[in-house]
Amino acid sequence: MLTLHDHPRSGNCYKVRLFLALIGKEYRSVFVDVLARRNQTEEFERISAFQQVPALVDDDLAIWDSHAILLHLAHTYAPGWLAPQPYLGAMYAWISVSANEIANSLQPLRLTRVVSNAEAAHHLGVSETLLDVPGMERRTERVLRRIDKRLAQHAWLAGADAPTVADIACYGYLALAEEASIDIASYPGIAAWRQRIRQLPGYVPPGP
Ligand SMILES: N[C@@H](CCC(=O)N[C@@H](CS)C(=O)NCC(=O)O)C(=O)O
Repeated sequence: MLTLHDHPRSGNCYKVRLFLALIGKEYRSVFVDVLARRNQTEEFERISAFQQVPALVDDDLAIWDSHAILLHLAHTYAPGWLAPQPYLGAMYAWISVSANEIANSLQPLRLTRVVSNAEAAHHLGVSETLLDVPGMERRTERVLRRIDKRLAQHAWLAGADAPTVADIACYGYLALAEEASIDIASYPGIAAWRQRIRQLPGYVPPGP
């Protein structure tokens, strides 16, 4: 039995919920109220080293981090979602874009738009006066331009002719771009790719 430690507004948790739906795996969801800081317990730390959601318990195995979870699920239950050679390296590179470039631009920008500045500063580990929203906007624009360029040339991020876990990783926050006040029509490659993802059998939208 799979148990997902989850929060309905989290884009990182959404990646996992979406992938579980696409591969048709049933799971039990446990709500962890990270906004109310209910994650800061020793019990949860035994499952998730940084006390963050998402965290997945698969029988005796606890896995944390959305990207590690996607890769675990694909390796264990849905190997068709891993890119074949010669696209495997590109798949890992685009997962890294999700964990680094998107996680340091669009993800915090969206956070500043959906919670108070005080709350966003707490979760980003900075003081409220150092919350650099214009910097986040500039970084987001740069990152989205790069992703858009890739998707103008390839239907799927890894470059293979089918989606991979890299698409699901990057989609988690790109699906929520409007919540960061991004007009996705300015990025036609991303807009068309989002439509392709929405048409995949089993697709579920973000949100509760
Ligand atoms: N690298 C992690 C980041 C997870 C993450 O940032 N989780 C946030 C919610 S989206 C969280 O649990 N924040 C609460 C906290 O850090 O105390 C992943 O990709 O899953």
